[in-house]
Formats: sequence, C-alpha cells, structure tokens
Amino acid sequence: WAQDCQVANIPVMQNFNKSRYAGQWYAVGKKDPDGLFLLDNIVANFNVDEDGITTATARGRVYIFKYWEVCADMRATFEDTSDPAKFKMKYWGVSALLQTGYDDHWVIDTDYDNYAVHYSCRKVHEVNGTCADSYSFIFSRHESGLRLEDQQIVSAKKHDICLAGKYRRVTHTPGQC
Ligand code: ODT
Repeated sequence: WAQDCQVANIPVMQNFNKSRYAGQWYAVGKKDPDGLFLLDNIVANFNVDEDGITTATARGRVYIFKYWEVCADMRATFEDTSDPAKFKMKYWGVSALLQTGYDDHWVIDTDYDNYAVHYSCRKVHEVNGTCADSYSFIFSRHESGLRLEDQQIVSAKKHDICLAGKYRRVTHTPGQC
C-alpha cells in the first residue's frame, strides 16, 4: 500500500494519552541513526507528574569512543507540542561522556499495554521533505518481546513510516546493564 515518506505527513498516534504511555518499556527493535548510540539492553521509563510534565530515564549498553562499552544512564525531559503524540526530547547522560541532544520523539502507534512504535527524524532532506537521518524504537511492555498479534500491527507501522526492513533486534541479557 501507498506510503508518504515526507516527514511532515508521517501518521502519528491519534488521541495520544501520555499518562497511559507512562511506565516501563523494553526496546525490542531499533532502527539506528547515523552515529549509533544505544546498542542493546535498552529499557526506558516514562513518568508523567501531576502537572503533566513528562520526564524519562533510559538505560542501555553503548559504545563510547567506538570500542569502550559501558552501560549508559540517560535522562530526558519532554516538551509538549500542538500534536499530543509529538514531543521534543531534551536528553543527557548522567556521565558527561555520554550523548546529549534535542530530538523529536513521536509516538506512531501504541496500545499502551503491550507495544509502542516510536519515531524520530533528526534531519529532513531539503529537496523532497523525506528523512535523511532517523531512528526508531519498537517498545514492548514485556522483556520477552512482542506478542504474535502485535507483530503484524508493528510491521504495518514500520512500512507506514518508510522504515520496513531497516530494524535490528535489541537483545536483553540479564545482568548486562
Ligand atoms: O541510540 C541512538 O542511536 C539514538 C538515541 C538517542 C537518544 C537516547 C536518549 C535517551 C534519553 C532518555 C529517554 C528516554 C526515553 C526514550 C525513548 C526512546 C529513546 C529516544
């Protein structure tokens, strides 16, 4: 079926409810950006406070200086935008050696209880509006991965955001991070 790969037209979650998105998510799939950062054992925790302020923490195994492998402890604050499923995410590492940045954080689809498809475009091609540097996480509430019934939905969403076939599996090894 037809896709519209212009970033401005990428369909995001309708009537997104960030309170229901809160809590722990295991990354089970990832499409890497240029200059990959988080490798595996990636677990994110979203928190929405009484005032609706969203923050998150994330842990995961990373390489710094290409070969030095550490477990990263990351923090982020989320800014709301006019679309409830689109956020701006300011992030930094608890250790100064880790990445800092300011990225889009779009929720493409979620059922809140099992799966979520995240998308971020860091750089848009000026010529045609498609994404020149994106990353995307497939999140599961379950460390074991996606349920069979969610895999089909997630595959369709990967196609919608023009990233079908570009993901790798994110493994979780107990005790690694
Ligand atoms: O891993 C990469 O290659 C790019 C990812 C950089 C962002 C990592 C910063 C995470 C900050 C803490 C946030 C938690 C929530 C995360 C959900 C998805 C990650 C963007």
